[in-house]
Amino acid sequence: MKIGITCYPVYGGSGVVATELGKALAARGHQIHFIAYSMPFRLGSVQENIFFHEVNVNAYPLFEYPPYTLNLTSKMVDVVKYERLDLLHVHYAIPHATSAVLARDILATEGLHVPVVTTLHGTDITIVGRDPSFAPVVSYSINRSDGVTAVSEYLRQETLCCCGGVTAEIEVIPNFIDTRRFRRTNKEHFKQAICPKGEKLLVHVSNFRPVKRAPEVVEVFHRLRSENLPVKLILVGDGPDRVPTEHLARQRGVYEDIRFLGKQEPVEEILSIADVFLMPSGSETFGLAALEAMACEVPVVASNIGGLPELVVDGETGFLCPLGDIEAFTARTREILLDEALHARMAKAARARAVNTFDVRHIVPLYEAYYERVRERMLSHSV
Ligand code: GMT
Repeated sequence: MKIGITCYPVYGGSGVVATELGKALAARGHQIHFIAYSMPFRLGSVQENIFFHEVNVNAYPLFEYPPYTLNLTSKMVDVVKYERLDLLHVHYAIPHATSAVLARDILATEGLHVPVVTTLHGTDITIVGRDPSFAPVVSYSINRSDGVTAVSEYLRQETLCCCGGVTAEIEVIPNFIDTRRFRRTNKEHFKQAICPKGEKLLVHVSNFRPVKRAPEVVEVFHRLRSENLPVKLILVGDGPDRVPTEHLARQRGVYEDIRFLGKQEPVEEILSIADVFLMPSGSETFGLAALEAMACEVPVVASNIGGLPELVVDGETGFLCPLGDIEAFTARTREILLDEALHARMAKAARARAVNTFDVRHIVPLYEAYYERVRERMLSHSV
């Protein structure tokens, strides 16, 4: 199939999922055309079967707010027409689904029928979808898509219950990772450098937006250190809460035992030396970073919210704690760190869950089958 993929290329998990999906589809023989304002950062080196079409935004003086959505629409029309695409798959409702629906309708006037699949990821529903200044466009774009998927059952339900006016059928296709890439490898020299006295290591990876509640990771760490537990902490990523989190670490007197590494690739090397992964997020429709940790045999201690219970099996692959309950996070982390048998059991179960349920080889065929269904439905309607 020839598939156009649009996503936010620079920030966030939705762009990562879209890019990895495109790469996996290309490896399975499809031709993939990324249509975005810049090259998706996870795309890596040049690959056969993968093309990139940059959307340029016109700086016409009258446009105080250049209409990116329309530039994207025109680019979609062009790429579908000249590359003869079979389907457009857009990630994140706004504005990608809106542009794709409009492009499809323009193309239909020329007798070209290309279905639109929209994948909902998170804040496109939980924040943007609820904002009255976007809500009607979000629900219209979802309802007018030919196929809609959500990355968790939680997100499907949220869309249907709280995104006013959405009546579309939504298919749940969970996120995935390549467990051949995300696996625990021997990084003893690195562990030795970070934990020279054999300390245990906690890891948190996020974009440090307030929703990730990164300061709570420091609070948990501070409590464990106050009990004289030999433990260190690595924080990976960057964003608005990084400075407040560093400040808190200094205030609590634990800064010396923490490494703030900033943005890092490849994260699997850091996860390979971790003992526990902390995710105290206030909202998470899936929690891709937790899945990456699980694939690297790291038990996850996470908030019991959103889509996280669909990923982390409480008591088996880690623990789920009430949102904001620092005591519970501390107690559960301590439990895993102090009980070697429990740690080993959870590490093994976490890896098994990642491999058996969320590996790219299981999930990408679900998208392929879904594309076929959507295309057949459209073809049967257009004859
Ligand atoms: O909502 C965001 O934080 C951004 C969004 C994205 O588009 O990057 O992240 C969401 O999508 C990820 C990939 O599907 C999920 O793993 C994240 O859980 C989800 N984030 C939230 O729901 C906060």
